[in-house]
Amino acid sequence: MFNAPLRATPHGLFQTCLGVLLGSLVLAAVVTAQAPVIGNVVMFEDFEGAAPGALPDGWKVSRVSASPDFPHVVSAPAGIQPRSGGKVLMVNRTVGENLSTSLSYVDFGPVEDRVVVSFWVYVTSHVRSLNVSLRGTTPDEKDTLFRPNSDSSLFLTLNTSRPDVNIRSFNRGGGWTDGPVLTRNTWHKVTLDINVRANTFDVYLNDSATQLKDVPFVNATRALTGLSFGYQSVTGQENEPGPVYIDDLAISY
Ligand SMILES: [Ca+2]
Repeated sequence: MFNAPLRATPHGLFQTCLGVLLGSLVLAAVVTAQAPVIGNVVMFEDFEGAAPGALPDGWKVSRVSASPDFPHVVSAPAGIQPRSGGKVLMVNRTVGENLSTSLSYVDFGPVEDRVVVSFWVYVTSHVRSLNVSLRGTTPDEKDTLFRPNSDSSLFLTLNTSRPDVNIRSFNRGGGWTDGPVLTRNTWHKVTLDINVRANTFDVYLNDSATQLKDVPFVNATRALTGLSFGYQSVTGQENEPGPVYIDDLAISY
């Protein structure tokens, strides 16, 4: 059977170029949907070096409430396999005490351009529990604060709507934007790709893009300088018991 030789007709070239272009676009879409990797990892914390009940070297506690609690390192309880070693950061609250705990934080930077923060999170409850906030320096050189909601540069929380656990970001001016749903009793990787110059950030879950994209900072920020974790119940409610565990925090820029 005779096969006509392949010829580079204009139509064929067009189809070939179109195919390459579409392939590139698909590839680009796949690539951009993955959690970004930038610069150098300037901090990696596996929580293995701290004694139970304490915090890693360089970490501090910001006393933001009358709560006796603050996130600290523990040996992972039975049934929870840490992402690394045998220890994790536990974020939890004593029932009957203040609804918000103090915050455990670490400084980095200052970063004025772009920073990627990733950590692994394990949730055991479906009511608000973990909050994540970043602080920095405002354009008029004042500090934003590690504090839930309106005082931080950006703020995320887990939970709120039963029966799901989801990531929510607090909006500039108030209100919330819902993010992806988490599964309880399993590890998830959360990545924040933060564009400091634009004062926006994207959230990735398990290395996939989510609906939390180009989310504005709560407060105008010139440079980011620190990251905190804390625990917060739904306002006016007692949460069901259920700590959150954090492992393998990485900061790169
Ligand atoms: Ca660990």
